[in-house]
Amino acid sequence: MKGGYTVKRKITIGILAHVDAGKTTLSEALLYASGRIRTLGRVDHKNTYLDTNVIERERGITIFSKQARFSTENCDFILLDTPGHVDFSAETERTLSLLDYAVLVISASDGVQNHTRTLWQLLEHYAVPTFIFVNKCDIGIKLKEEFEEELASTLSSLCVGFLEAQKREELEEKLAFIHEDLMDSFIAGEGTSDEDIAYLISQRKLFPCLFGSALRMEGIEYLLDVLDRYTMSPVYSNDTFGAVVYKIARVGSTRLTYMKITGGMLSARDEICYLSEDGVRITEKVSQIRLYSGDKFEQTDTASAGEICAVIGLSASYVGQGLGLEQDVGKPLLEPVLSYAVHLPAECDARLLFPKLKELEEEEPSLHLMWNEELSQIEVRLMGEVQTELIKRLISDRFGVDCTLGAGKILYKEKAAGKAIGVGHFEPLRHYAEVQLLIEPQPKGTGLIFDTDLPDNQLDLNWQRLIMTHLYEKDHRGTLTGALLTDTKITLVAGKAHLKHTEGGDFREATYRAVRHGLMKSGCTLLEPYYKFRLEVPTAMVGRAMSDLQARDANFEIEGSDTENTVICGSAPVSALHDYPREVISYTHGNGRLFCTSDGYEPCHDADAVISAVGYDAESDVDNPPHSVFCAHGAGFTVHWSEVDSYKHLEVDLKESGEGVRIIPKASTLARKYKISDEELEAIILRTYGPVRERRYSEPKRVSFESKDKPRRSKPISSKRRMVIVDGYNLIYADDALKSTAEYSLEKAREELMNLLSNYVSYTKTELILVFDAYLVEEGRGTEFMHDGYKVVFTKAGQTADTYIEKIMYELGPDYSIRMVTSDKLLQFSAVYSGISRVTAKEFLEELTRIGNEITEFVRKLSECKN
Ligand SMILES: Nc1nc2c(ncn2[C@@H]2O[C@H](COP(=O)(O)OP(=O)(O)OP(=O)(O)O)[C@@H](O)[C@H]2O)c(=O)[nH]1
Ligand SMILES: [Mg+2]
Repeated sequence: MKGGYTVKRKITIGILAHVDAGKTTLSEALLYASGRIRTLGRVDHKNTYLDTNVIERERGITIFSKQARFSTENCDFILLDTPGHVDFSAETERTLSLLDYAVLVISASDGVQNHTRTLWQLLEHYAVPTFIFVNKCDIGIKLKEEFEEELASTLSSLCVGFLEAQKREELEEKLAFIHEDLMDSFIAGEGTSDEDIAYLISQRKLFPCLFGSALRMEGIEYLLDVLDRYTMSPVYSNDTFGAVVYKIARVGSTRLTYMKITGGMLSARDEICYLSEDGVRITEKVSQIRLYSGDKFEQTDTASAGEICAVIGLSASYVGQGLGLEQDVGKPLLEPVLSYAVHLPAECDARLLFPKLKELEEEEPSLHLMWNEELSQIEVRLMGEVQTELIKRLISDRFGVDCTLGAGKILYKEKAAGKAIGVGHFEPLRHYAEVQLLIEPQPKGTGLIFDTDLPDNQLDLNWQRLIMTHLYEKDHRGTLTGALLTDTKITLVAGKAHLKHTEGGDFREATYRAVRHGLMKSGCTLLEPYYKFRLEVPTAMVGRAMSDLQARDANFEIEGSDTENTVICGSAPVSALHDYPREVISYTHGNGRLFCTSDGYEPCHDADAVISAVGYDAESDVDNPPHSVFCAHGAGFTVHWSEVDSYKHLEVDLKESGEGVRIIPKASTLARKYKISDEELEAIILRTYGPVRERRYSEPKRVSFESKDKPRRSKPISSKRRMVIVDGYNLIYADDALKSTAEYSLEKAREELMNLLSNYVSYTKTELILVFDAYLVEEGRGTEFMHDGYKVVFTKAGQTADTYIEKIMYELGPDYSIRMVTSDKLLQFSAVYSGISRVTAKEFLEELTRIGNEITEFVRKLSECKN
């Protein structure tokens, strides 16, 4: 309820499925049934409301995600139709962080496919509450009950059939069987409320499964009914602006930034202040806000939280960007596994075309355009063959250049082969840092994880944070081929600074070297991407299919066969399979189909051949040296990685249980073996201290403003809104009581701090943001929530509290009078920004105590008055 009248719930819902399951047809049906469109288009007639792009209509598939709007009695829905083809799954994944709910479509004729499972995992990862719609029931042969069982066994036991004809009691009985707490009320005959059901769905504790046919308009009204009845409106902060950018597109020369507003309000002519991807601070005015439905749009003056809109006026926004109080969305899970060389016609200069093509990369960030200096050619990353066709077409349509793409090259990865402690020591004259990292391999699909296992009395917390920042900021590479590192855990187990001689950059050098040293010791395993596949061929050709698959190193089995068709399922290296779909179509004369879906990275099937073809030498990789720099008699010298262990200054003892480490100070044994060359030292100093800093997570830079850049001061300071930003862990470790709590439970310490701040906020009426570093918690995705009237932020992986606070300060801008409770590092900002002052943790704790006493006094007086 807002202002006494009922407001409709605003809900963003995504339609997802494997290719051809009927997503676009279902979207069309929902729009028609809700009265949004008057005529029902058909994909096959190339006249749908959503597949509007020329290439989409030609091919009959969805390539770009698109939105449409429709309303039911209680809800305004924004629907996002997504592509189902694996080659475009990055586009699909990008919509997931915006969704309030998803409808996962499963085709009754195909059942649960590999790609359905991949989508299911993505929905789980992004925690999207999900409804399932089994489509094409007009041509499916299975009974609904059989389907219910299949869904329960393949996706989740929490899948429950919501059948149109079933009585309420039957549904409640089914629910009682999967949720014990509902059983009691069911037995007592009390019934289950719609709110209870909606709540379970919103918590992903129940997945309603519906049945119908989008093409025949069967089950569509009922689906609308269920969506209207069992969805809940997300809660947004109304005060502070926040938005997430999920798509960049161009209409003619107009650049559109698609975003979901997640807090406050955006108005046309508002100024948005943000950091570009390269860390440049930009302030731009919103010149127009469009609400799209299909390819039509309405202009609006304001868009409020929950809205999805396209904004004109931003020139450097990027996909995955968090604006205002939102943080950037983490890295996508699905990524291209093939790299292609772009071959241009002789008259076209690749160097001139390259910057133009970057425009396409803005729209599809997974393309990852690269300039290969050695071969003077452009390279592009793609998901598969269908996407290569699209790219060629886009380059031709947009830039008038007809190019061809070379053969797809596999993007390999590496992981640590065993456990080892890597030591990085960096001590040229008047510098000092030593870092030791435990390197451990992790199971498939884990990615890189960073952790600390080091009490802060062994190394100042600020240095520890800096080391973690350096671990996050770098693309770590394996030692076999220099491919990106994955599925490896890196834990900080020892570190040492010098009271006088350590500067931030020293730890960067020591950290990078420690990673390399650890990997040299542990060795690496080469990984390559795999596909899960399903091959459908005419049974007469199954012999040919099987011998092909054997020759392609596939593991497979026959899943079903009749006189006409045979289905073979399995997995195989992408390198062997990526050009096979075309061959299947050709030898089966169009009667066979190969469906592939990503199956992550597995050890490479022909590692030796790949490694020797790459010819990488880790020891002489100057950008990633595994060696260390020690100091003796006033001069630095390089120690070869194989000998660093006998020079290191700290000794780490791995406990058997693996849960911790013990550090024994070690007497240094110095012998002068390798002298560091002047060039190497110069290169290191240059690399460490400038002149160019490109890293996104570097320490805050000193910012100086030309007068025109100065923050706008439209209002006198006294009328500014007051904001306190608190670096949570900094405060916890500055307070004796909180610190001792933190020693046995960090969570408890956070809770205690939050309670203290609740009182402070409600009594002083100050706005407050409490920021906790992500790397100290298990999940690094980053979350934000309101707690007792103020905002609590866990930064995402890779973002320290300092970088987050830096960003927020930029974005809150001059309308706020900001007080920061944080480390010394951000002190410089108070010098350049008016309206920002820094409070030390100690001062703020004193303030909290004082306010606490005032509250007690106030409450005492209040109770005296009452008595
Ligand atoms: N028999 C039958 N055919 C359907 C039904 N729904 C969709 N189709 C057909 O299935 C084909 C694919 O439909 P689309 O709506 O394009 O499927 P999609 O999931 O959007 O496909 P992509 O976007 O390319 O992944 C078309 O030929 C539709 O006419 C249905 O309920 N029954
Ligand atoms: Mg479609």
